[in-house]
Amino acid sequence: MWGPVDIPDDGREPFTDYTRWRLTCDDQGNHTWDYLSPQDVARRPQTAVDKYWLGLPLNLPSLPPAKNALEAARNGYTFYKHLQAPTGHWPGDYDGPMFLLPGLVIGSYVSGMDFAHEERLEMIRYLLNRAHHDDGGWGIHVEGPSTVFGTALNYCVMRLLGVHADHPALVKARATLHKLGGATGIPSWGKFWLSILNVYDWDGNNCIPAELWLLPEWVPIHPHRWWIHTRQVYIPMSYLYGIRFKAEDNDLILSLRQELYVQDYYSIDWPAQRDHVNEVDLYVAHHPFMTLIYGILNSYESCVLPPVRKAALARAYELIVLEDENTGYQTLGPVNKMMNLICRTHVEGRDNEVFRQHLRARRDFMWTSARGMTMLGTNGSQLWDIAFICQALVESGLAEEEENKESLVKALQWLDQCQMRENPKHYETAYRHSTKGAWPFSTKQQGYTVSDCTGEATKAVIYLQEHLDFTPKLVSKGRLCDAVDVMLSMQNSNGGFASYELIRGPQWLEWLNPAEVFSDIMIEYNYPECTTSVITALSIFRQQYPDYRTKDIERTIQSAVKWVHKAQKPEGGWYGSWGICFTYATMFALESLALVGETYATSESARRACQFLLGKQREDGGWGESYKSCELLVWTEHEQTQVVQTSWAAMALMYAQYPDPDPIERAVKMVMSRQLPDGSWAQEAIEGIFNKNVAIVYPNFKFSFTIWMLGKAHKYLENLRASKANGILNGGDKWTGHTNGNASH
Ligand code: LAN
Repeated sequence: MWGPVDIPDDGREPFTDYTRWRLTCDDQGNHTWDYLSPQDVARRPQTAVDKYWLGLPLNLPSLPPAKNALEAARNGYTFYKHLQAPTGHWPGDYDGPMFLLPGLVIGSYVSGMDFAHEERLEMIRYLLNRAHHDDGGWGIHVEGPSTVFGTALNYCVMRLLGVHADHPALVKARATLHKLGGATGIPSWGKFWLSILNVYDWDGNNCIPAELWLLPEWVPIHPHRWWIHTRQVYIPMSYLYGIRFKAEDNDLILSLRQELYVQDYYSIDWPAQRDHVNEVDLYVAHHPFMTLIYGILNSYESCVLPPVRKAALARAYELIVLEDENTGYQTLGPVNKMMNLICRTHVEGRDNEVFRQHLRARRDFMWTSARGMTMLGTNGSQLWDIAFICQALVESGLAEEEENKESLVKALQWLDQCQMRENPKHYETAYRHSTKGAWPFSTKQQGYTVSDCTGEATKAVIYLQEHLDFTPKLVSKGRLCDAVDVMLSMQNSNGGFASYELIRGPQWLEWLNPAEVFSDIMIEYNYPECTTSVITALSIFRQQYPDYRTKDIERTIQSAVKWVHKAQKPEGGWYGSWGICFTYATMFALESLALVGETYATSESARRACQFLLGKQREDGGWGESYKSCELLVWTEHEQTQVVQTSWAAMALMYAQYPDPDPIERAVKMVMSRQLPDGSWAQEAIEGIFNKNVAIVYPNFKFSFTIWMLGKAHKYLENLRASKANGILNGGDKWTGHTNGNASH
């Protein structure tokens, strides 16, 4: 579909004119990158937001050097305010996983959905820049070693986008792929994408039965009980497997069949590849029970009854349509987005509204960065980022400064429009959790309730509306009560909170995890981050509105706190599933414990957590944890300390009201020492994680958490010094001081 392109050997210099890219944010925070015509360029000058994310110089003046933590926080916000979109939120990059761009490109290719020439060029450049320096391959995420999954899929992407097989980057990547044994050993999600592209035989895939949807709902393995991401991906996957969808042969595809393998494509024993996964890719081996089930399913596949398959596929397709319509075609995430797009185009063709809507929403996932264009982990992290910076500004006191007021009001307006006011259009029929009152991770249009996003947004709104005297009260008490209702509806029987829904399936469903590269994906789990965010939000809510569902809130908080105690590791920290790693979750945990009166002085659990963190502070005053902690489940040092993790750790100590100023002062110094003259911080290591094995960037964290920590530390250390001078040991500031009134102990 896309002709050959002539590409330089490396991607250091942009392949397009970077002064022509613009980021457009609509009122709801959906963002798209446009390549303007020369005439439009003059009419619409590049903003700081455009320039920052494109990696172009902002040429901002140096700020007066900060003499203390508050001044450093202020300088940080002076810079960060430039990155606020006119609509009020902070757009940002959200890449990291290396298996998303392949979905975008393969899905578009087989559906006949075009890219602009410039997009194509910059996607190629992105992959050149992300290839491993030593071996030229690609990993499962940007910081991981080369794998068959990353290398085979991104190799195909480069070829589809028009790069010649003899290009030095592809020669190198191919050599690495062959050294790894070729594409036969790609994990199951890779087998799927290659089969869609018709360069891997469908016989090389284990059965993906759509028939599961025909089971009665009470059956424990019914897919509506699975973790929502797994179920939403397996719906279109089972549909496409069921119809054995594949691209039509052409010269490129015939050639790829030879390039990807170390043996002749036509001599490969495909059924023997079903369970063949290269060991560099293998994170979770199939459970013996899964192997047994696959044996049965693969036999069933050879004698499947056509009417049953037909009914199953019709049901899967129906669910695909409901998902598209519920989410404004954004869908839950980038993987099912592209799979749904293939299904819909296959059934409904291209000259229609469905195709146009999918095309429109596809653009929200495509992000132009300094390295080129990539596919994001969601349609952005809008709500998540705005919720943190708003809390940071209020807690640091910067929100009350005249020059920041306008930006805060805009942020509140954004939060206001982002709250979901109704349940989804297709609610029970699509097995959805309620959304009325909730906030999503990205935009209202995407429209999925997330427990901790609702928690953080509730807290941000209360802070903005109730702790500042210049903000309008945009979100009514009734709407905050709706947020509380939805949070309360998400508590699991053992007190914890999961991500999007209640835990719906039994733990043993994990034995049926078919994806060898992700762990704990079959059902929802309780997460320390989600549980503690909800505790924190409910505690702050009830300080403001003590009369609403008082008993329910109290009961919920108490059982959630019990769960948090149980989840604490013997070493003292909490394992983080969405940020890296123990540092991240321990910060959330100590914040929530402080709000129920558990601090260093009063709680053994908080003391253990502080000791754990203190034991990890490094010579330079900072903390540095590698994404490997998430993978290995044990604390693993990063080679360098990180400003983001240092901020998390210092905030954790302050939440716990740790009485000795020294470690906090050292953390402050370290974070200040890394601040650049314009007030910003440079990007360091990757911050986020999912499914234990895939890292993902949160580039806005280096602003929100540094500013938050510095502002908070300034007051905290001042109070600590004053109390020490008065001989009283009371490290609380006005933000932790309010714990006592509502302590549940
Ligand atoms: C996210 C991003 C946000 C994250 C938090 C809000 C931080 C978390 O506390 C709850 C879970 C959630 C919402 C989350 C879940 C999994 C996501 C959607 C992601 C990590 C972003 C990308 C990832 C998604 C699964 C990527 C697609 C890959 C698949 C394996 C389907």
